[in-house]
Amino acid sequence: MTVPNNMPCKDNGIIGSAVSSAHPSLALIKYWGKQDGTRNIPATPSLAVTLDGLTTKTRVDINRPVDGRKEPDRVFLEGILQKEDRFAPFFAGFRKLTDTMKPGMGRFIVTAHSSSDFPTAAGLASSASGFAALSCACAAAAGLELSAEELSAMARIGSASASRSIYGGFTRLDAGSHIAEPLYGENWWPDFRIIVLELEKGPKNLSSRQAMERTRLNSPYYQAWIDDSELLMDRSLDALRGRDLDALGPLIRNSYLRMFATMFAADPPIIYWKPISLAIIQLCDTMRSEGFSVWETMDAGPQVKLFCLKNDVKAIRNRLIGELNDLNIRICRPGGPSSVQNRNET
Ligand code: 2P0
Repeated sequence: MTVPNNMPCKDNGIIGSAVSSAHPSLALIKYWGKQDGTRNIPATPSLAVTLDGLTTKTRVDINRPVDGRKEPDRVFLEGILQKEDRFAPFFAGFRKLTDTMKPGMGRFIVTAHSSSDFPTAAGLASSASGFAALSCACAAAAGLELSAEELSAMARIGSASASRSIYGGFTRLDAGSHIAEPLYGENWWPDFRIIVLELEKGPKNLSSRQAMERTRLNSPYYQAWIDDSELLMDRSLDALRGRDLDALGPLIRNSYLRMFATMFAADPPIIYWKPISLAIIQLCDTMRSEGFSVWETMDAGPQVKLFCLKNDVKAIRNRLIGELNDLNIRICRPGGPSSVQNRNET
């Protein structure tokens, strides 16, 4: 990863700097659709696990404007400057918070450098880990002492799934809610494993935000998806509470397939799947018929992720390698919360 860890020397222009990291939040039960697009409030409840094997690291520098000049905040992902409008609501929320908590801080400019050890914008929840890490780093660089709930609300303005990535382990984000909640910590289900199959590295053509909005506006199945979501969530919470993968798995499958059914029915349709995605879905079905409790899910991209238990990982992995070529396989456990590694406040 290419984010510098050393803190700058203090000088007059620097208000503070911080480096933080966060893991993606992979949904077992999916958020898809917004009740309120301006405030990024979800229309469906989601249940997710934070992944330990994938990490985004972000460094934030907060400076006073040079000679009082008006300059934009800047975010670099893997060294590439990002469009301002994607980050503007997040930074507006951050400024509102600093104005309230540190009224004397005055005007400032944020520069962020972010890097992930996995492909971004490819259906691996990089915006979840990205905005979670950015929230932690911004708060630390500004010297704001925020609770996890406050960080979760801040991250949500950037990306709803990022509100979950603030916490480790298993989390929920309810429909209509502006804060995610931690359910169980990362050590609560020691045998739970997530196999992440990285099938394509390139960014997707249609962002999840655009895809969600198209689905909401013109998929005839959208309302059915929303109506079904609460029951699916309640049943999943029961299965998770019992650490019962055989009960949880079919609900995981219902959630992602119903989410995609709404997308397929949009006009024009949204199809993130690739032939290899379907091949893996079918291989999981075969493995289940042979007695493995292995359950796939997909997000806004062609990647497939599998949930299983520790004792089955080796056999499932061998099977995947044996049947499909060139797979990039990562075995993950439930990961820890987002954290600050380094901070320097003047
Ligand atoms: C989720 N996904 O629950 C769902 C399932 C993808 C499929 O959250 O518009 O980047 O920034 O709130 O969080 C991906 O969408 O969307 C996502 P915004 P986000 O994980």
